Amino acid sequence: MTVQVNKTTPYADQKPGTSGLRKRVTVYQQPNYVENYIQAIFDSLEGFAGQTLVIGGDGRFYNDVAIQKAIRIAAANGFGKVLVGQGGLLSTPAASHVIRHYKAFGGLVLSASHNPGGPEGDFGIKYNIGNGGPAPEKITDAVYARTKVIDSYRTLDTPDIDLDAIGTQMVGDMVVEVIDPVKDYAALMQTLFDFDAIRALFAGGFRMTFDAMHAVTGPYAHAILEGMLGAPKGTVINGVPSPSFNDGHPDPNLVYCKDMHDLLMTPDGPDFGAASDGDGDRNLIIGKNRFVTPSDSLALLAANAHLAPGYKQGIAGIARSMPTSAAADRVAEKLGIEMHETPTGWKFFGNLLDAGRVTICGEESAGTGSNHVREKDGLWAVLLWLNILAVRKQSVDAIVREHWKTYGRNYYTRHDYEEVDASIAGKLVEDLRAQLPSLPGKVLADDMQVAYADDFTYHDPVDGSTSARQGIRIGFTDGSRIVLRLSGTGTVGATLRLYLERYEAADGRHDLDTQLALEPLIGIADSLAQIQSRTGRDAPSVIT
Ligand code: VG1
Ligand code: CO
Repeated sequence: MTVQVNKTTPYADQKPGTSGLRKRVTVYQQPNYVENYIQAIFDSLEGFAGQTLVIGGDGRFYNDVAIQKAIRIAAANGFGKVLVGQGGLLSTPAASHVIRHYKAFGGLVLSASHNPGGPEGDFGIKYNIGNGGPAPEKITDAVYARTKVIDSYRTLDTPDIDLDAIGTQMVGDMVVEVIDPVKDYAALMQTLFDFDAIRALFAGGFRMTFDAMHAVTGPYAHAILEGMLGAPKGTVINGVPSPSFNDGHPDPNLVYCKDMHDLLMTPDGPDFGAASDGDGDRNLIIGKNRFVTPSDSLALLAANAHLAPGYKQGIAGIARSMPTSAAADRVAEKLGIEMHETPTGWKFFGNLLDAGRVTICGEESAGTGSNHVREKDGLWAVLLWLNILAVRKQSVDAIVREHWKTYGRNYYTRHDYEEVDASIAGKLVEDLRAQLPSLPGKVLADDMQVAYADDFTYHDPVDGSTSARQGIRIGFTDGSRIVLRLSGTGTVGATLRLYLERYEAADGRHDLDTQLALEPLIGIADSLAQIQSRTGRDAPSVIT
């Protein structure tokens, strides 16, 4: 079969963000947009001839089109085999596992995660390396550099493969194997958790609702929760993936899962509610009368992980992204294990996990995971919670309260200002950065004294690399913190993220309303950064 070398011209906007290249579908539909980006990825890699590439996505609109293109380009570039999920589906954590399990060279994960889908929605492509994790900055920088000069891509003139037929097909000289997207992942979960104990929990009448948000987790949740663990049929709702997520917004937070939240707050509601996002790597956890913030969930999972068989030896360390609350730090301190603070995005956890320095990682944006894969993993977090609930035989609320009593409570919220004019947002950050050197020592409103103020720079302790300008941090002497950064996953304008945190000690007051508890900090942040006057908004677009 003759390889076609087709001429192309570069696009200037193919710079990968926090998690791959995310753009409007209409941007991806431009001539050669997908081809350029995938060829640029392959041009930035070495040594893949004859090797295996994993391909899968969250099933959103354009997933199938991009997969057919990717398969031809992979064949024309000399990959020996492609493993692709049936129907083009693989949740992000499942893709990570498949890469690791089959010792693939790497993988293409097609997703824009929690962003809306459909012809007017978003699409995304991310490259993961052989450890199953997102490519580190060294590679994403090289890919971007390549996209700016690319002048040709390689492909084959072959018919589409049948993505629904499990088994092998050929594309040129390359084998394409369509695999069950759920099987290997479900088997992995069985090695980590006490399925008998969780089965007994459900058999005892424990009631749960899981919202798959019409996204990729549906088949996984149906198979594992209702199939293997015996949760009653109907436990999983919105469990059939749809290319437009049923015109919804597959972001598992209190805005888009408000109905579930309200149900959990009623006396007759279920004991436990959970949800995951478009590509299955995020999780939302709500107990009866208790929403668990992702930052608290990370701390709680780390403190209780030893109750699950996969972690009974204990955990080596914890890592959290910088904006995530310091609740987990207190657990690490008590356990006497390593604690790491990394920039936003899962790619920064890979080295620490590979080196065995941390076992559990998490982000305030509803992402938690462990060394079982190299991505965050929504269903994993839900299963670990279920395992803990099955062993401790207490409610989520009681477990959370006990945790605060032991470690203190980190009140935490994030305020997002979405689709802000990019130049206004950029200037706002720049001006705040300029104020940083003058802040330490200053006493601001409510007698809050600044302990430090900087723009976070990460020094990777494993490979020595440095990542600067990862977000502005203003820390106070009482352990409170204001963090401000620009999102790297949005596709329109700029999204400003303001993260606020205040610590109340173990014997402190743990029953305040979160927004009220953080009011002084919200005021200080606005007076320093002038967010509302500069953006012209009188409230955030989303509060989580
Ligand atoms: C956001 C979150 C970050 C997460 C990233 C990818 O990034 O804040 O914590 O790792 O999304 O998650 P940003 O740059 O927009 O703040 V996912 O589930 O969208 O792949
Ligand atoms: Co996601």
